Amino acid sequence: MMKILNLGLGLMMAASLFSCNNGSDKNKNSGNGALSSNAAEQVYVAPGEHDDYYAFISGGYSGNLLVYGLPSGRMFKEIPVFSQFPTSGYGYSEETKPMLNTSHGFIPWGDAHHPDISQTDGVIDGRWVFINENNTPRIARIDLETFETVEVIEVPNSAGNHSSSFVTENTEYVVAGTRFSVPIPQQDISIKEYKGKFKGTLSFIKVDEDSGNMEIKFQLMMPGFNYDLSHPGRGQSHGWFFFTTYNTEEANSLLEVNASQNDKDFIAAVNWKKIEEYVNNGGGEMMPAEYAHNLYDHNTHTATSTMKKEVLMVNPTEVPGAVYFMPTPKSPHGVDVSPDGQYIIGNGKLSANLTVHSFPKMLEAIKNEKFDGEAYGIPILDFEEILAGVVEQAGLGPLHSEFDDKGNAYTTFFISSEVVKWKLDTWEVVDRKPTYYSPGHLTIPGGNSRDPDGKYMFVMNKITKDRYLPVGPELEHSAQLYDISGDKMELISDFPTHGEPHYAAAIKADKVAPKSKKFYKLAENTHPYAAKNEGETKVVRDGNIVHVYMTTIRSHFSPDNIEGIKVGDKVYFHITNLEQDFDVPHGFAMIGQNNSELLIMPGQTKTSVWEPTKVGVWPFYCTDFCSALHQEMQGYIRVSPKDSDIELDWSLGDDAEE
Ligand code: K7E
Ligand code: CUA
Repeated sequence: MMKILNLGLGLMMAASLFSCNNGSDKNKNSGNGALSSNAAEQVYVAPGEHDDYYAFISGGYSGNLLVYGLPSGRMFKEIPVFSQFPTSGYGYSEETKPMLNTSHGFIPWGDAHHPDISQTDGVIDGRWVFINENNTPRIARIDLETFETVEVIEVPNSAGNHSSSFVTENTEYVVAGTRFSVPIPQQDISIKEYKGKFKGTLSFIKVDEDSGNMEIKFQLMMPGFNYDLSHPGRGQSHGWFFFTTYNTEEANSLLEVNASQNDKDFIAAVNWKKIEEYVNNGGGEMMPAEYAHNLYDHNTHTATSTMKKEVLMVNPTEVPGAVYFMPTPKSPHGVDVSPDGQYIIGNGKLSANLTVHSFPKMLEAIKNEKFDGEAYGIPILDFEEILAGVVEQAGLGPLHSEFDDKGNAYTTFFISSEVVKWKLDTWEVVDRKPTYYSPGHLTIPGGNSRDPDGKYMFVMNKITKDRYLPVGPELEHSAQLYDISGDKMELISDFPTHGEPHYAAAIKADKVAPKSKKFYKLAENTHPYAAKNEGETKVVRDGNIVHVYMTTIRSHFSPDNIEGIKVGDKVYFHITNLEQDFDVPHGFAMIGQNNSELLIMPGQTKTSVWEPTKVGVWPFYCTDFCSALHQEMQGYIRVSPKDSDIELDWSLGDDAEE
């Protein structure tokens, strides 16, 4: 069994986590340095000019992903991912409801954490962004041609999908890891049986090279620790993946004390190439599991949800040489891998020091069997043997590190509210700057790749307080942008983010902007209820189900007068936007509709349901100001009593009775 070293520091350090250094006068940036005209020039993007970088910032408990520009800090789009979004009808329209389907049913909300951009040869390639949902474990893929969510896969045998969704250097895999260990398979047992009975899984999800489609290749059944964060090996360490753990104590209550007992927890080093080979040769066991796989198709403009029934489970002790534990002080949160793949940094959140492990030393220690016991059959590597160095007294409460292109690392310190720059190889601190306040993640474009870009770094903070004009008790979080091109970091701007921005991924704009889609081609629209011209519009009744095949074009709906609808009907509006031009959406809103509006992009078909409950003549209209005659873009529906014999009738442009 694993060894327990209790230095009794846990309680003290845990308590100080709650008393952050924020809002104090010494940290207050009162508008001199950072607001100098020099800094203003650095972030100024003139009207009509474009930013140099896209930043994809997690929306945290909004469940979404936000697109910002750097250096301006302007927000361009909120991409709905795990949450219903009335702005566009995502998760409300019939086509997108399946995106939010899970084995627990329809879940209208999610808690998004870590976006990561796909890579080729260790360099971010701008094809897709992956992002994890923590609460009901899922991973989504966003297509960077359309900036829309196109796939969501649920992760079974998992709870709190936090150590996700980072990719390997050729996007072979995107990973997930369970933060809360649970009985696997789930069963009705006492919570007190946690120790030994609860397990954590690490999931390796294969990404198809061409389509990007995800499929769970295998899960590793790990001890019942909390798996917090992860990062891939790269370059020399490609083929490995590193996951931090906390609660190696396996406590099931009052974790703030009980999970802070061990002096060291672990970073699990997983040789996924070895396990891949093992499963390709028939290793592992299929076990029953229920999880949803949701895919959106850009031709049918429709998502489908498939319920999967089994998953391949691997017991790590049956694959010798595949998994090792690296002892790491103190309840590490982030684990970050240097651009060359040599160093693995453990951000021990209850520690003042940063621990850096050496990948070559790790391989040596494995070869020479320099072990210090084992945990559940998994060898624990000797701490001293694998240690590359320690960044001494860097700050308080390290959470996450990123890297530049000049051999420096940057670490956020939650408790001391600062970002600290230090040198790889010498481990010396070379600069520190306050950040406002209590930072979580930080981002450097390409920061999780072989090729980081050393111009900008931004820090995403947990506490906003006095940074902006007050807006009542609920504040957006704040982010600060630093110029890191010189020896010292220079704070150049401050911008609010939306939701809670756990991590962001950023990329040079020219890798993404040129292939951004302008509209959907009507000729490629294979939606079964599309009307591709006004001649195809119609209203069809089947019992109490009514299908309205409707079109929009500046500035009318076809049809715009419908009669013969009855109370108790279920009316499906299938609306095709006939426009074939950039940036001409039309909207659709129906009075009393117990749903959301729709925003329909050119060439797209979207459907919403209306169940009229009241007799009368009811209007609908376009919600998006699409032309000078937008206010004229409206229509009426006559709703008759259930037993009425008014015939179904629809028209456009026939005025009144002759
Ligand atoms: Cu540190 Cu979810 Cu990556 Cu938030 S996590 S900070
Ligand atoms: Cu169409 Cu306004």
